[in-house]
Amino acid sequence: MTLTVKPLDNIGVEILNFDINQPYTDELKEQLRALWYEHGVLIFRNQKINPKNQIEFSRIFGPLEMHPLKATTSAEYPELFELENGGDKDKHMTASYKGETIVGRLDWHIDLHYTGKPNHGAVLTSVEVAGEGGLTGFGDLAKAYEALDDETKALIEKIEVAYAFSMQRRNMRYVDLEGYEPGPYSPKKPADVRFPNFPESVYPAVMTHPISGKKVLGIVEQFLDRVITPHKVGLSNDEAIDLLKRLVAHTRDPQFHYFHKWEEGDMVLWDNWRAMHCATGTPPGVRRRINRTTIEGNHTLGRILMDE
Ligand SMILES: O=C(O)CCC(=O)C(=O)O
Ligand SMILES: [Fe+2]
Repeated sequence: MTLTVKPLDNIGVEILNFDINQPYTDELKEQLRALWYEHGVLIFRNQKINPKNQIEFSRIFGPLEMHPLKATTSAEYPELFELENGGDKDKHMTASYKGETIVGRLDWHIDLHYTGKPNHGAVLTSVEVAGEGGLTGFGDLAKAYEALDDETKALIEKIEVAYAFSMQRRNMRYVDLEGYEPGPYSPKKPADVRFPNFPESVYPAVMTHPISGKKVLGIVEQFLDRVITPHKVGLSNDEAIDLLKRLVAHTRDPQFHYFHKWEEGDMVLWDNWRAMHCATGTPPGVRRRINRTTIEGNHTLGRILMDE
């Protein structure tokens, strides 16, 4: 099997000549890992996927992780995490955006950002394709870093930013709250979804990818809270807030984004140490199911802020 690649818009590639049911040689595994580091997002189409071969494929990229949100893991395959819209859990994921009711919308984020140790990556496969909506967006934070001017690059090299986990979107400082209203069943505190009260986590504003060594912009809108000790780099609090607003606006520039519109047989792998992602959500009642496996993060990219 010789893999060939077809570039997607702005981040990632589609892999051609791949069959998930072929045996994997060491050479093929090595090639897949190299493509993952090089491109950040890999898309595979027309695959005959089941939980077993998804798990086997995912293990090529490292040991798998069980997600803290146990309620949604599959009973038969503990490595598999089932995402579902159009079922019982909808009401907890429903909110209103500029007058439109949407289920399961997620802002740009990095998975497990709030733990200081984001997972390395994840694989999503389509089980049931949404009749409407349900796209997954990916944004290249390595490309976003590269596109900054030299002055900004030099400034942010010296700063660290804090992320504060929150269940209530309206308490997040840098997401777009215009026209946002939580739903009547939106969770109010971490315990409502059996999460602990995560302490704040802190990241360098410029992260270095542990494997590829690429510089990655460490700014993502979800949970972003503040610059740590801005006066140490000569910034007032107001200047630090303006800087974060400007950087978040930069990450929202479509030139860094690819939105995946799901079809049957699709599989998507991304590097969570480089790409942020988001979900557009679905209109109420629309069914959508995705199976997810998670590749463990064995590097600590951030630190936890406990007693400082
Ligand atoms: O449902 C999606 O499209 C992506 C959900 C997500 O953020 C994730 O699986 O980490
Ligand atoms: Fe996610």
